[in-house]
Amino acid sequence: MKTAHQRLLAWVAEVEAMCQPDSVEWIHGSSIEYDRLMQRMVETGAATRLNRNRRPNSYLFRSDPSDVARVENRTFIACTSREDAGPTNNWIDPAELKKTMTALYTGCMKGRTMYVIPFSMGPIGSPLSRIGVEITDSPYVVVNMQIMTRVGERVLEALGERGEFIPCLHSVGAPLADGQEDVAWPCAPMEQKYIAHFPDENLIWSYGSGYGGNALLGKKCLALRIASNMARREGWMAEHMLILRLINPQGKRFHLAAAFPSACGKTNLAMLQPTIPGWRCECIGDDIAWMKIAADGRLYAINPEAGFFGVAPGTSMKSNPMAMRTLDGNSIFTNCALTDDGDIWWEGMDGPCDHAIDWKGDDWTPESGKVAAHPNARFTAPAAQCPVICEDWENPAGVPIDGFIFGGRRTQVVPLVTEALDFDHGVFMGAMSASETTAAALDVGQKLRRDPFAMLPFCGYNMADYWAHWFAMGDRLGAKTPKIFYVNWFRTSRDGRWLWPGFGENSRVLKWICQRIEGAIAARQTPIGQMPRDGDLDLEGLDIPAEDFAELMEVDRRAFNDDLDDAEEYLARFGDRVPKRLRAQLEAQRKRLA
Ligand code: GTP
Ligand code: SPV
Ligand code: MN
Repeated sequence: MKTAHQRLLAWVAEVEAMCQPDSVEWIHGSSIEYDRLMQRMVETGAATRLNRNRRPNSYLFRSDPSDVARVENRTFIACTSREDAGPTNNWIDPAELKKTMTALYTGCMKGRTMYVIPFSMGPIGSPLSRIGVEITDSPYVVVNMQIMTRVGERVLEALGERGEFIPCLHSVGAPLADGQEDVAWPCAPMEQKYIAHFPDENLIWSYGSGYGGNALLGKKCLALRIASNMARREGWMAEHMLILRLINPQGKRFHLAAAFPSACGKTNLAMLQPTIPGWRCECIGDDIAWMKIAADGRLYAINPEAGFFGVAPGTSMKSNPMAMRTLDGNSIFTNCALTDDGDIWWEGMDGPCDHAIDWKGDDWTPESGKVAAHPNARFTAPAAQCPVICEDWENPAGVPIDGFIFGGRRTQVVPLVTEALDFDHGVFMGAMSASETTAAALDVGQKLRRDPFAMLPFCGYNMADYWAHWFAMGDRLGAKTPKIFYVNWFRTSRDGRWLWPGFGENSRVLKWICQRIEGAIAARQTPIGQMPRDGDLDLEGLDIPAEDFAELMEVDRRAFNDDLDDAEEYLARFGDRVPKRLRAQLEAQRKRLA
């Protein structure tokens, strides 16, 4: 491989000596190489090639049934002091964790090929981008990284001989003895899985899982957990946010960044098709935003990723047509069902399915009494294939952010849309966000949990310090802070129906948000923030009963007051690290609700 980067070469040699693979392959990033890897996986039975006439150059993978999502209980922040990781992260002493993991890594790639993937998070050469190098023994990870990030020789070129890179080591943790036959999806048992971050030295070590954020280390590990640490040190922001551009009928552009927890609607909102006349939406990113204050004093965002790793179930031509069209070809599907004509299917896709092979590889019919696709089945697709990808999605300077949106999955209490009274109140809203949990993480159960800024599983340091960082960024932005909003698409009626149609109809809420950003309309003061006045939310052509709408917008003071008691208990977990300004917001909210 053509690199003269001595530190990189030394690290690769060191990992090779420890993991003892049969061979080492550097990833160049060509389509020939991609096809060759896929072909090999089809031959070993790890992948199924889909029907070329229906979905060209696309493949289906089935994971081990135990390895289907992120594992939060096996995710660790190994910084020197436990307090710096904070009460919401699992902490282990870095020296101790390295000892444990070195024992696991020793000989762990026997019988396998070790791949070296140089990758860039963000457009190559952007001042906001960062370079990583992932070493992995999973060819599935390689092909996914080829879609999700920019990989290969052009990255090594940008890295030069001395450039900074973030080492990311990954192994599925399943060495092969001489002559031992491989399985379709190798991985290690749960208690041997470690998704480890060493923020003091910008290092990632992952062992035992081959799935999603556990294994595609550019995504949650680098672009959020490590990057959040770098961002705090260097004065920028790494957030679990989609980025979109909304264009109003007059041609005016608005850039919004929205943070919802995993499986709570980011990909859907990022590719939204407005149902209101004259409005257009373009996608810049669907999961992660890196943001920095530019010379004009405004906050600019880039999407560090190059692809979408999206939730498959529920995606249809009706709910998210732009995602469906993105998946027309050149895509990877994991844990979806395989139809009789060699295509994929999942629950909620357009049209029924009479017979398929389910995500476990078993025969399936609607009468089977189980799902055909795993609830966290995912697609991997190139962002460039999205029909509404924004022409500026790879602009190295990013796009200027006009508004932040927070939200989550709340069947009760939280109204459709609220605007923060000011930036500090917005930080309070973000910090107090809560959401019902989803299938995106394996081990969190089903419950309502606080998920500040949708960063609970992704903030790589003490959450209280992260709140302080938000206040500090607000101070630096001064009059140029984006406006902040809170939305909830998921409120249900007393008899369990969605009160809001969601998806494309969410454009109505975004329209109000843009009008507020422009200062075009006034709002109604409520104890929890500003809300649309009667008639201001565009409901033209929407058939929504007045009682339903009233319920959707209802602010139950009692429920919000109870929530403050819970919030106070929650904040107590962080002791005196909680910014005084956050506590002041809590007191102010109490007074407004009294
Ligand atoms: P991650 O990739 O895990 O970060 O998820 P995400 O935040 O991108 O969520 P995504 O857009 O994939 O949506 C997850 C689930 O929520 C899907 O099943 C969607 O169909 C559903 N969903 C998304 N938007 C809406 C909405 O406006 N209303 C309703 N009722 N469901 C929605
Ligand atoms: C999430 O869980 O927020 C995801 C999927 O986007 S994963 O890449 O597995 O983290
Ligand atoms: Mn996500």
